[in-house]
Amino acid sequence: MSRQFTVDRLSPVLSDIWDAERPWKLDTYRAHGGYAGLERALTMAPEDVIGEVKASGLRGRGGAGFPAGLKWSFLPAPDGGPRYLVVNADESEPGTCKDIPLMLANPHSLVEGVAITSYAMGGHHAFIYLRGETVHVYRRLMAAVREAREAGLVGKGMGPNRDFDLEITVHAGAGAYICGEETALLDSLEGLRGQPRLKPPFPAVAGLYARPTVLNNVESIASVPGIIANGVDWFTAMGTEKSAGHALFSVSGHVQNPGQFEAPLGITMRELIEMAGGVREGHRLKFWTPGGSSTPILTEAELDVPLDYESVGAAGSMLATRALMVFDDTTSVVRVISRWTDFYAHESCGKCTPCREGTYWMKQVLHRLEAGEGMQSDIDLLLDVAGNIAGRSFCALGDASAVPIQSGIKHFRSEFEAGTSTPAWELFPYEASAIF
Ligand code: L3W
Ligand code: SF4
Repeated sequence: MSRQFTVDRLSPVLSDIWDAERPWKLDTYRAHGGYAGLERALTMAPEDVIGEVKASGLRGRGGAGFPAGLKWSFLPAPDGGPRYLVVNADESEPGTCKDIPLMLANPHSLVEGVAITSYAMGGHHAFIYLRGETVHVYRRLMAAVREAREAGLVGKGMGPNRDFDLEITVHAGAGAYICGEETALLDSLEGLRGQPRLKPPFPAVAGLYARPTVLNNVESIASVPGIIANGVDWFTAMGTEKSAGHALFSVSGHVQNPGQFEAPLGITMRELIEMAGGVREGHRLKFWTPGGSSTPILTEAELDVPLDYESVGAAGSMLATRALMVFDDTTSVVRVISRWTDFYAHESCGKCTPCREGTYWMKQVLHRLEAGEGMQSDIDLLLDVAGNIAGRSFCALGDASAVPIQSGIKHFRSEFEAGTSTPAWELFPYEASAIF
């Protein structure tokens, strides 16, 4: 993917300073109006801040699209004990690549969002749980938190009455996809092996160290300062009625100029592909994902579906993380789904049988279909195993592993059938599909 960010100038909010000189510095952020949201929030009653975020309709940008303000309002009444904000910065869904550029280019939008959210929920210690491999992001976040602390924007004695304290800890995980699942993340943060917990209780009631905890994705929290600084009407003027606001759309794969595009929810894939310079010259779109490998694939028929939670759901998929991977006619569906299944099998945490065993067996079957050595019964076998994982797993990772197989066979069954006689690399040579 291109390192140059391609930003739609229609409504850049999170990405508005990405092209500025050293956009990660506090001075740059402030010169562009940064920390105005925090300044305003600290003059408001905490419950009014929650009220504004609720009224904005901001939905979680990490995958599920759960309303952020509603989640905050699930916290029980204060009992004198600690309550925590935890930011899920463990971005690892295949194709998802928005939070890392956001934190690299504009870490202060996240720090400001953390401060506002902590104030609203009455939390005095916030954690940002980051993928361990992204050392450069870790350093940048640490530097941003230090800058904010030195400027008195976070730390002890915040606000006009100097009576609000906030500590921010940036924590690097050890690089496991399952630690993006909120309760596995909490176990990992507590120093345990990262495996999902039974829900309920939800983190809002018993989260980090069994205390009330708000857990939100990076982009969700980074969207909060804009809402508080500019107002609810400004936010709801963008997007659709039930999917309000702006979001980052990550277009990758077989397009001329892959990159991050910030736009209102409800933009279409056709418009985004156009903004990305179109599909590779001389080729046609074959399929695409709306939200990474865990969301059912879509084809040309869905190019005009508005990319909002409801419309993508009605089209049979999920908006999730807006990881828009584009695959052209040189792509072997079997090979792509085989690689994704390798990923799920590798990342399965092993806690429950359907996912631990099922992903392993789906991987074996896909490998022989990819090699042209499949059996006639393999397609039914794959669908049977996938059907026994979906809805029977302990967490969403298991369900997700079934999705590409089910939707791949639905749209491109003949390619799986060809895997009983012809290797995928003969039908679709690697050189033709190379994108880098
Ligand atoms: C209190 C209730 N809280 C729900 C909270 C819950 C969570 C949020 C959403 O999975 C999806 C998944 C992936 N009282 C509550 C409550 N909550 N009911 O609301 O919960 P849920 O269970 O709908 O979703 P989830 O477990 O957070 C997220 C999909 O996103 N995904 C995304 C992957 C993204 C990455 C990444 O790299 N960023 O891994 C892709 O498809 O499959 O379906 O906070 O506690 N009654
Ligand atoms: Fe672990 Fe997979 Fe079960 Fe989730 S579904 S708990 S990742 S084994």
